[in-house]
Amino acid sequence: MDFSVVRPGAIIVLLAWMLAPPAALAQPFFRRALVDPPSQEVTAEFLVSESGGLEPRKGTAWKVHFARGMHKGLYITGAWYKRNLSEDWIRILSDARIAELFVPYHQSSDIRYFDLTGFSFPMARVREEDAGPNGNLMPPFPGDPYPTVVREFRDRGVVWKDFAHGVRRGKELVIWGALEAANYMYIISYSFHDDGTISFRVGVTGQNLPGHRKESHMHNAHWRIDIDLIDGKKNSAMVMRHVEDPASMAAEDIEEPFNRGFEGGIDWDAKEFTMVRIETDRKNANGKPIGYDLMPLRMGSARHNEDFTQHDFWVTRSHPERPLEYIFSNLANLVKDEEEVESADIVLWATSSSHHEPRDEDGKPDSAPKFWPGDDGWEGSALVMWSGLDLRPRNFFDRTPFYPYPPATPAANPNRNLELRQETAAEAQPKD
Ligand SMILES: [Cu+2]
Repeated sequence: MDFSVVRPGAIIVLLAWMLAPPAALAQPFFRRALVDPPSQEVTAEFLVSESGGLEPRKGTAWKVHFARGMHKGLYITGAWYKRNLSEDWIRILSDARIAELFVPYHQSSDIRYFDLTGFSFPMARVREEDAGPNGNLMPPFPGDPYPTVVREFRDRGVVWKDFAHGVRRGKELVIWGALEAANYMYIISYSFHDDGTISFRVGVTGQNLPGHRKESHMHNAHWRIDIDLIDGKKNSAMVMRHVEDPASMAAEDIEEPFNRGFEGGIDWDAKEFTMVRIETDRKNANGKPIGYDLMPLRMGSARHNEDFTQHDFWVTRSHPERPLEYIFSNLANLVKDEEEVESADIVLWATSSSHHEPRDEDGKPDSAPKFWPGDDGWEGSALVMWSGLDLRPRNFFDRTPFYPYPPATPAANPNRNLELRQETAAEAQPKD
């Protein structure tokens, strides 16, 4: 971010650059800059049997492809889910990533960092202590000298509890890595829950900006999620609004096409509990359309001078072949032609913001050795602050997942919960 920052490690790196033969440096440099390594795959199964009972379904599973890339950080290149281990994979995501990390400072209007696209920051090295007791390090990507991604299999607390069947604790498969943005660190995390939910999170930590240690700023994560739900060419963007007039005793929930059915941006309304809903043309066993809700997690809604910050959620048509398709700051141009976003291949864009008002817990000056005139000898690390969103299934299952229902009676259709599979088996196969 600020290249006047010179840490002891940076001096060593700089000396290595100056002293090493050019050919030895050119290869890793160009490999990193021009070609992103291929994706890796992880899978996880979540068994129903831990709840007890005689539930005929065995459990759920995730299969996830992830990669790291220049100006992309850690990103998802495909995600498939099984509602039941005996069913085929169902495609959920074709690509999901942070498209930009935009960091405007409050007083210094000239400090407006585009930390993802404006710099060529690498992924940070991860070690055993990053992985913790429930995690392990994924192998380094080809060309990388060290591992950069942690996989964890975590307990995620209570998922249901009732008087009849006790309690069920949930699990999640988490894939995370950190973008080393000079003095700052962005922890990029994707979590795939046993119930089909996906959590997208970015955590901001590291050292406050030299020269501006105490200046407030915003860390905006601008997410781009190319959802391909079952048949990705037939997904519709909807909006759910909760409308309640305190003068009356009634309320209603309104579902309507996103932006009248066309590309564009909308705002999150705290009183309306705004959700963006993605619906498919497929129905569950109860005849309800299968979908996902984009559930924002927020401390506030960042609005800055830049036009791409004027809305909280955007939906566009997917055009992966267009070179500027992945650039969040290009959103206003992407929506100009107002293509339809009903029964189409659509992309969700959402912003999650961490408002960083520095505090003494971030660190202290006059602690580390000082290397140049004006060096404040800063030591410490701002405690991580998270922002993000969840994608949560809606009517994907036909009843509570992981609930120990009694087995179906002979009169009931034993294949009730397999209807989706029979409809979509051909299209649910992984394509890459
Ligand atoms: Cu900060």
